Amino acid sequence: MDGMGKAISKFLRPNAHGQDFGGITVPAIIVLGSPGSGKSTFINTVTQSNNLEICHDLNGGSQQGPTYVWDNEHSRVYVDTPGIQRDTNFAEFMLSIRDYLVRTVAPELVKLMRKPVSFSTYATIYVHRFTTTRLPHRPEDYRAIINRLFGPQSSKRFRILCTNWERVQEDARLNKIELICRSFGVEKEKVHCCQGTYPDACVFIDDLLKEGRTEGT
Ligand SMILES: Nc1nc2c(ncn2[C@@H]2O[C@H](COP(=O)(O)OP(=O)(O)OP(=O)(O)O)[C@@H](O)[C@H]2O)c(=O)[nH]1
Ligand SMILES: [Mg+2]
Repeated sequence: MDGMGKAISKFLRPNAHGQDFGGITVPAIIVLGSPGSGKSTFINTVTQSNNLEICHDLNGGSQQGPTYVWDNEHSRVYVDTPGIQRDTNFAEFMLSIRDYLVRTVAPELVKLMRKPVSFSTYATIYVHRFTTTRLPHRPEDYRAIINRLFGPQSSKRFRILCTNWERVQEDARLNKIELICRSFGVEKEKVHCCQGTYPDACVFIDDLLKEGRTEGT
């Protein structure tokens, strides 16, 4: 294994207990979705900050590459990603996010914290604008790719966050949620209607990070 290969495997190895490590372990929450779906808005809400620029053009596409926000209060890192388009190669896209976590985010957190940093868990949120009928291509592949790149537990920590749902008539919502569940191969409990508030965002993230944990960990 070359130097970078070793570095990647070191950072990707989950270290939930921090034993024999002398540093801190932090969850990494990757926020995906179509351009303009509300990814940056959600991260600003949950981190109670205005760090990320909000795009008011309906087509979105404000971001060229990934960026991250460190949540100091909860010791979590959120990765905001460029919008996924129909022609995005999802496997390559997620590989670039993984590299970004290892090559950029981890070293910067080490500098900030002045101690070793390792990612304990990976979780993924797919932000879906409820008013659009457009679903990303082959969403059923998403979890398989996440599984391969970030480990089996990470593919369980996967949620769909629906934004703009308040603009869809109440009696049409259930059908839409069922369609989303079928497309992504997830149960209804994994789909959350975004309330746009900090308490709601916190409950959503706590629930997501609990996923896949066994008793006592
Ligand atoms: N009504 C409503 N508008 C929302 C919601 N979430 C985000 N928006 C609006 O949607 C627009 C796009 O939000 P962003 O957070 O910039 O979306 P994004 O996914 O980061 O966009 P890109 O980075 O350009 O891909 C903004 O005008 C937000 O104010 C929501 O839950 N409801
Ligand atoms: Mg954005």
